[in-house]
Amino acid sequence: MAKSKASTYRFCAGPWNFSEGRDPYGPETRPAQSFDWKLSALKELGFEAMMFHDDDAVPDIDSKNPAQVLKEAKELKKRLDGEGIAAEMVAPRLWFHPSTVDGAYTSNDKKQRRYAIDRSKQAIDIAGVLGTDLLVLWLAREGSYLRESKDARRCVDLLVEALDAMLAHDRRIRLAIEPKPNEPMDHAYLPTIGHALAIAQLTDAPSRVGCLIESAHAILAGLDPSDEIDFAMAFGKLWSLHLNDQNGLKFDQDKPFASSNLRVAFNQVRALERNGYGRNGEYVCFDVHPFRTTRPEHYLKHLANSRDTFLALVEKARSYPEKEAQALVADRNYQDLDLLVLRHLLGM
Ligand code: GLO
Ligand code: MG
Repeated sequence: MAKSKASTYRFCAGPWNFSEGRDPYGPETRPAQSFDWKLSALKELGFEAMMFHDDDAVPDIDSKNPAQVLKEAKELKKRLDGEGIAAEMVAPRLWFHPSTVDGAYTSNDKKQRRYAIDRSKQAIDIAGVLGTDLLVLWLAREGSYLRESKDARRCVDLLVEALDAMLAHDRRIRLAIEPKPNEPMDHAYLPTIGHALAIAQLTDAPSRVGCLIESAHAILAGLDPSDEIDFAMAFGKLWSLHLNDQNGLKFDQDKPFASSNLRVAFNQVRALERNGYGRNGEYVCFDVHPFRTTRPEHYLKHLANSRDTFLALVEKARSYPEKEAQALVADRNYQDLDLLVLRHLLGM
């Protein structure tokens, strides 16, 4: 029975998750793969959906006119339908273009802010064509390196203005804010799920503004991702998920799920289970990258391994000795509760 329940989770990844190993200190270590290759890789893995940046869906998006963009999005939709892969979400990539050097929605330059909003509206149109009502906002450059360079109070208003413009552009769209406390910025304006859900309340349509939790981002904020999951799900606002792992407070590592901390991963799975994540069609996405050392013939391992570990932890969550644990909780014997968890994870 546990097995058939476990199979109710549906998995997803993005084309950027087949990365080539480049880091700030060295070049690619694997050949770039084509979009078609990535699509069939997802199928081979048994994943059911793909997530898209707007320019993953329509490459070189800024050089194309709106009609061309929609035409290419329609062609993509046909290919996805042909493969039986859904588009989970679309995310405007607002951190590459020269117009977003000083931030996108919170740029000090009005013209650049307009670019960011227009591009987001176009991403919403692409989402419509691809058959998803989810726009993900990783607010990469909304923050500052230098506190005095921006008015953080005004930036809250600018963010609300941008969210409102997106919500008004299409009454069906839902916005999932993906908080990350730092990198590339020194500090981001919406660093945690609490911030994301709070700003939702300032918009014209709070019920259409929710969030996406990435394990590594919560860890970078010094938080436990499982508490973030419980918090978001108490509001019914966890609309997507980027599971991965992170070893402490350093650059965003995007390691395979559970790679660094099995217990933290176990608790994320328990939180998803107790809240019924996936029941409304949400996907489990892995925002993971191959290690730089990964050979081309092992290109899919980081995704396959993350999925397999996730499913193993689902079994662990379901076979957790709840009664025994509750008795220890009632006795305030957290000392032995700790051991119970460790022994359970060790299979003892
Ligand atoms: C980077 C983010 C990034 C987003 C993606 C979707 O730290 O995790 O990978 O998830 O761009 O918006
Ligand atoms: Mg992510």
